[in-house]
Amino acid sequence: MDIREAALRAAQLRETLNYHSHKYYVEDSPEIEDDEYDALQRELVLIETLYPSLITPDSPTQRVGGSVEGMFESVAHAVPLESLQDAFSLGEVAAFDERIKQAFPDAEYCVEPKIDGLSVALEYENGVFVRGSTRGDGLVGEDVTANLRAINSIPLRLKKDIPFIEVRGEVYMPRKVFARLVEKQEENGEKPFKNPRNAAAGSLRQKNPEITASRGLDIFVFNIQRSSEEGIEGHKQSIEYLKTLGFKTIPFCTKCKSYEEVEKEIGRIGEIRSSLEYDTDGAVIKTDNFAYREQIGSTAKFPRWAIAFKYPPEEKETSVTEIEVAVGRTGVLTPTAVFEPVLISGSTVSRATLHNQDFIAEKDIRIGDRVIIRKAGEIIPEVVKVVSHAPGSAPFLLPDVCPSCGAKTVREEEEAAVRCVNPDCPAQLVRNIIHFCSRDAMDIEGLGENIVEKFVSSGLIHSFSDIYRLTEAQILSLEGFKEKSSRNLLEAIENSKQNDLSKLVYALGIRHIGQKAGKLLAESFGDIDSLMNAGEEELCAIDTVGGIMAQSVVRFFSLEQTKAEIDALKALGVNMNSLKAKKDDRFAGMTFVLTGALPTYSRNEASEIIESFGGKTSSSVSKKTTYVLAGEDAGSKLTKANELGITVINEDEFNAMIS
Ligand code: 0OX
Repeated sequence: MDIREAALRAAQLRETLNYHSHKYYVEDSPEIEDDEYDALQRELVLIETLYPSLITPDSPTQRVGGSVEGMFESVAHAVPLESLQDAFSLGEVAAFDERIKQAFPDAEYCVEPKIDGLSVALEYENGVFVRGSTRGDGLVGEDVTANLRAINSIPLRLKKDIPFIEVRGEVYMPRKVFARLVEKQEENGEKPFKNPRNAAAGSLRQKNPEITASRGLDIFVFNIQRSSEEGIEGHKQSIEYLKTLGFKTIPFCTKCKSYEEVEKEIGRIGEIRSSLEYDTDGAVIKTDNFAYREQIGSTAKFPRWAIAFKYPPEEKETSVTEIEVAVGRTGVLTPTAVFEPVLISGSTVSRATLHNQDFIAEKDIRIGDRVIIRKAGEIIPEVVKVVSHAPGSAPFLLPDVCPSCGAKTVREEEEAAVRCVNPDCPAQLVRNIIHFCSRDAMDIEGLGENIVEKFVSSGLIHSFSDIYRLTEAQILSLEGFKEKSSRNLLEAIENSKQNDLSKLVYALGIRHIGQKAGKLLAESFGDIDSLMNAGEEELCAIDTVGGIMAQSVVRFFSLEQTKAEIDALKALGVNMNSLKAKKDDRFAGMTFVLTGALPTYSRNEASEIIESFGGKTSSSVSKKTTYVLAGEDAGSKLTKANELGITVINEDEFNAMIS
């Protein structure tokens, strides 16, 4: 494959990848499987590795890269990113309508949800994303281009190569992503983000775009700030146009001819907003006609042609009956307020996490208090404030001994969490065993939360390996087990021995090692011994494994207790190998055809190398062939490859790919 062929193939791959990325991230209707997409992406990475001069800034391989040193650069906005005047009642919206109609009796509006995220500006030159910035104070923001590139729904190249366009949109964190992030932060004893908006802002102002990429941010685009193109006359038309350029645009943007329709639309958004996948804090009412907007103008702060109706958050008052303190898998003590059940935003709630000691102290929440509850992001119940303290109450302090084992708790400097550091704490053991048996880990059906608690409290399970030592008689000795259920459990335990190493690595509950990292480590090292012997540097060499993760893995495997437990699991027959062990999977999803005599490799040797990198070989050339590896005297296969436009490589190029 010479550079010309490589350039052609790279362009083809970019176009295909951009098409499917848009289908997946913008339209939410993927047409191909994830692994097919990954294979195409890997092929492009390979070409760009062979010919770095072919890398373009809009290549889908260039989403994440280059950390920011020092401060973010300032960006003066050519067109200010104005904020919106708020209306807290429909009366204020009606007054807004009257003002507009006085000047323009035939004015029409668009009503759309107000996304609760943070505003950004995106600039494109000749269809390529060149700069992205935060709103800042509306006049000057910060250059966060590298981080915005890591948001998959932001196109790096538009569908039309127009000379210039700057658009405005709202970056947000979907509620489910936020809930998962908070759970992880609490598990790790970190201070959790308060709401999806703070989480989105924190994730966008990262020095390391890899972190932004991992945070699952998304965007809705809702405005053309400036453009080289003319002829767009109104808001609704501009949204349709932005869609044709490839942007993910603001949903539910509805044109309304009368104030009655505006009010109906505000009501409709109000009804559906709790079921949306993202937070909204209002509805925006905008004059549709751009010529009218121009004449209506702006105040120093706001456009006069738009207004934001703010929905009141649903809040309820109730009494705290108890503050429960649970000990998590990593020993973190998490307090939960239990209160008289109340109905909010469509469901009854009776518990809310109080996060940590700082949160409790800041709000001074005590047992017996009357408190206001609401749902953060319409999903997670939270205590907003205390209305009145219970008579004779005292400030609530997390216990200085573990509620499970009685060992002294500690609060490390700069950590929000109070922890039990006793490695033999039964509460931690229960949580660890539950995690070990969970579906994504060793997947032992029948060992759910209640059963695990029984096994631990009866002294039958002290460690992971004890699970594999359970006998039928022991299981039957527990209340609730009959012959059939105990046999089923033993079978599930036995089956779990064959799991791939990736499941075991995740199941061990190593701090900072989630499911994805477990898979990565297992596939990279192939077996548990290689992983146990790996040093920090070796671990960090793996793509997406950072210093904190590497340190945690090394620390975990250096513990005598861990070593003994791994030996025991091994002796009990638990699989310690990656079933998919490969050198790496750079050829996954790719098919090679070998033809002619290669200078150094035999056919078999070349096939083995391809397979060891996750690729396949085939004896005939077809449209599905990724590469033809051709040696001397290559015959009809080479001719066919040329006819079909399949990339042909020689042994030197092959060696460069595997080096
Ligand atoms: C939002 C949102 C924010 C355009 C000119 C003035 C305000 N958060 O969803 N801002 C605007 O409009 C800008 N629209 C929105 N939908």
